[in-house]
Amino acid sequence: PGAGGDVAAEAEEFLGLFHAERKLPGLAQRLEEVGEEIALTGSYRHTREELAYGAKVAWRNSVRCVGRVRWAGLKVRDRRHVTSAAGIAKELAAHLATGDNGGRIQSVMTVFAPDRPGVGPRARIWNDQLIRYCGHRQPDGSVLGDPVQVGMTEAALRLGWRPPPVPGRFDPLPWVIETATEDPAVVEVPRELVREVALSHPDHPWFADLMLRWHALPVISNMRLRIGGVDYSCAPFNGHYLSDEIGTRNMGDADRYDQLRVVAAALGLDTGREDNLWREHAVLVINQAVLHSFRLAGVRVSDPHTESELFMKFCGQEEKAGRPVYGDWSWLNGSVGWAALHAVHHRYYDTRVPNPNLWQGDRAYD
Ligand code: NRG
Repeated sequence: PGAGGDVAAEAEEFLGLFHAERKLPGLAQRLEEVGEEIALTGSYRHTREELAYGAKVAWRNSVRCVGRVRWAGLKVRDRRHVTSAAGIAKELAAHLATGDNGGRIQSVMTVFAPDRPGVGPRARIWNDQLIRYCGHRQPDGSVLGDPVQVGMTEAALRLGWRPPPVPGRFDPLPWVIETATEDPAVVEVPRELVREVALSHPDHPWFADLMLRWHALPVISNMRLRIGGVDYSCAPFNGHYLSDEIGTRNMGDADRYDQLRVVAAALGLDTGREDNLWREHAVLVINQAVLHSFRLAGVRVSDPHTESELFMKFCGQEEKAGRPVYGDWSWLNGSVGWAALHAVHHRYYDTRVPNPNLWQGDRAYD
């Protein structure tokens, strides 16, 4: 979905929206210009302002994101002129530094060259995020690290990457950057740019002994940005974490770090039954640890209460502007913080997915 549409029609719709929402003159002239360019080349070039605005609206339209009240504050780095793997790697490093911002994480998107119409991406990043942990397959079939990254880890190994001499549970994966004119390049992530937070719990000293940690910055790097009929397959972006993402999913899921039973046992709960709700107890404690540890480290993170209130503010803004609130109910509602989430829970969302938007890219490996 979202690909291969009618470029001219999508361009017209987007430029109309851009001029209307920004109250800009000159729409007729711009449409004529773009029409000619599309007739000649099959696509057209966005101005810097169109690109920045389109990227922001793509966020505003992201049906799975609960943090969209911040959409207008997205910092867009226009790097369309950077096309080599080495140049892209340098810009990815700069993106990490800008997004990290000393722990006061800011929302940033770096946009590289658009795809060639009818041909495909000029560049793409194989990793799903710029910072992720390896999944090392062990001889006995188990996984050391993040099981969801086994495929990516093995892809990097096939390209000649050397894993750390002593593999661990939290080894950052290297980047794999592929361009239309170069073989996939494996690039080590500059270690000093990977901010991490060691997890501890305010009431349970033993929690720190579990030696759990997570990276501060979620930078999605495999989604395709589509604006006005133009695809940007290489456009990594980040916001900041919601505690649930780390505490519930990354730490708790059975096919991820699978820590519920470990934490419940440390809490002295009987994990041999279900009627004591040990899983819920454990997941709550891990979420508290995430919020506590990030706060202690001075790293920006959201809790579900604050976030659902802000999301309600976003809904209000959208309705006031005469726009539907697009949303995917199952993604907007987390699993912790239900005492506050009733506002997000007790309403429906427009299930259409308009462009500009961000679409899941194809997996590059295996
Ligand atoms: N759940 C994933 C990240 C998905 C995107 N989340 C964000 N995006 N907060 C994880 O790594 O746990 N963002 O752009 O901030």
